[in-house]
Amino acid sequence: MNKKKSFLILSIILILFSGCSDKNLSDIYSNSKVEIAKIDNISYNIILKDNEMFIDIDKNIYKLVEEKILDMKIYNIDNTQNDELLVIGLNENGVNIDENKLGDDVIIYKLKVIEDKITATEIYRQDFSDIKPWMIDAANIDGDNHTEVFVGVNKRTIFYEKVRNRPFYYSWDGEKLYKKWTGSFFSDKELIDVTFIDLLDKNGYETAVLEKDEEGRYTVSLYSWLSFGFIKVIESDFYYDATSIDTVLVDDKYYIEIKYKKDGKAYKELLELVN
Ligand SMILES: [Ca+2]
Ligand SMILES: [Ca+2]
Repeated sequence: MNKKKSFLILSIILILFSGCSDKNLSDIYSNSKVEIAKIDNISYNIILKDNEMFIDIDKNIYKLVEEKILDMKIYNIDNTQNDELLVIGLNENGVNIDENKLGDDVIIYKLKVIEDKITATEIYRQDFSDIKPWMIDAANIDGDNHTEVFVGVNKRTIFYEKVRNRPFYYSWDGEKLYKKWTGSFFSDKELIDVTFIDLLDKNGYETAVLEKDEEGRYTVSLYSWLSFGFIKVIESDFYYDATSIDTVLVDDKYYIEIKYKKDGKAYKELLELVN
């Protein structure tokens, strides 16, 4: 085989390989949400980018589900070997009064390897569009056998007329979600973001809540589940222009990380919420 021919074949093979990937690696990770999923003891990055879900397999990016997605969480909801993918589908017809996008269905997918391919198989779907879901997360807040799924919703309640962000908790019984605590609010401040962390010496995870008061000041509060509702454990100092909170692992210890802006610059800070 002459050199030219082998180069041509090599080029074709390279094109075929790069053609397997659904998206460019460098732009998939900018302005996206990334979570790690364990599937058959291997970790993969699961990426939500522009309302589409992808999986990174050895730096090749493949589309994971056809559905348009508003928010997602990877969590092992049933303590089986593999993580599950929890999502809120995008409601393409709706926005809230602040022009934020809203969701419709809550969907749970099993992640499995089938014939050497990683697939997301739908095991649960429920229409939540009338309560306008906008975020999803999961944790076990009381340490029993059922994982709680948190859905941030945007609605009024029977007792409170104002349409605002409200925290709804469901429990997963292996087949469906049932209501655990569909609260009106944590406090009179605006609910911005939620993350879960196990900080206290008791069963279950605490809920860390990013809230905004009427003067535009942000705080992070830690709420602990107590049989029928939540009690507030501690509240952070004020922050301005905060955007989100996350649970991060630093030197074998979990922290709440707050992201905020100051003088046009973006900052991250780890919070010490319990002494
Ligand atoms: Ca599982
Ligand atoms: Ca539970």
